[in-house]
Amino acid sequence: MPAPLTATAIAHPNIALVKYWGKRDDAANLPATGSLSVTLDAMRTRTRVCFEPGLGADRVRLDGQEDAATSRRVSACLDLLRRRAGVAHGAVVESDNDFPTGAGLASSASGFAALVTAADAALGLGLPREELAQVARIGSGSAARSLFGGFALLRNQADGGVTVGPLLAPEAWPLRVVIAITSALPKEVGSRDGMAASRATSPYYEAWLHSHAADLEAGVRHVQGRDFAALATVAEHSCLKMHAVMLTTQPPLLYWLPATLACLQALQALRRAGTPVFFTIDAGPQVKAVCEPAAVSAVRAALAAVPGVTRVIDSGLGPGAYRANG
Ligand code: 2P0
Repeated sequence: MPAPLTATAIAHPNIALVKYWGKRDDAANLPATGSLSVTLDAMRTRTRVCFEPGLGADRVRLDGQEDAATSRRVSACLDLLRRRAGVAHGAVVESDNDFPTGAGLASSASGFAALVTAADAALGLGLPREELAQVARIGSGSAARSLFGGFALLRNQADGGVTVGPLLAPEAWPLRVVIAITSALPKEVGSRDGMAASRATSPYYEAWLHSHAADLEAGVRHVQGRDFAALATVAEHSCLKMHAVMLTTQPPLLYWLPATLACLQALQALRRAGTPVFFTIDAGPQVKAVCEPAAVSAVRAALAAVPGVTRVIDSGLGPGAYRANG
């Protein structure tokens, strides 16, 4: 029986606690550093892929819109899977996010994880998650981590490649992530261009790379040991070092808004008062507060009270990408 040529998948975005910023190989999209993340359950990308005989080129619609740059990245991932399957058909790809796209909420991570999961199923390949992660990574480095639920780890290897896999299941340490939205507008400089500019111009880029491996190993240790306070220190330091590199890039990558800083100060005040919470910020103005479950209502209230915060999303840790009906 021929393999079905249509499938749908769902994937959730992930937030890095030890960050990835910079590449060692642009063409292969290989990261200069590893990273450690949590996959979130409160937001999702849903993607349907249909390989059609006779269709020469892929047709890609993201939230109903076509975009040439996104389409090229999608086709690069699909080409790898088509080659594996011995199929030449173009694909119709329809993807939608239930959260703002391109605004520092990791829509490319969930997007490419859902894409490769749906395409793998449509082509009947049945590749293991670890292999799908290597394909998703071509589309977006952070997408490799969204193949996995809970805590995921991407590590550079001595042979020049990377390994990506699960570090800890979501139920093993069910932390919460409270996200303060300060703007739903797409960012002006995307991560890919921003990383290239940082490598070329920031005087702190080498220091960032040098100090990263120790952060990653400490992050792994603290997740395995469920040591919240120690993880908080490493995660905030990694985040602020990444933003120091961004700020010292030319032209500067200033992703923060006044409300972003106000959220950090609100979270620092909460922590001084004894609430277990720490912050992280990606390539955008949103603040993600990681906390223990008992702290969620206090963290929510503190962030919602910050002027300029338009919405607060409370998330648990989610599953890796999976096939869905449709
Ligand atoms: C991360 N970010 O570790 C970091 C923190 C944003 C800030 O990975 O060029 O969309 O497609 O590999 O994965 C966002 O960058 O970049 C990202 P590409 P990606 O989550």
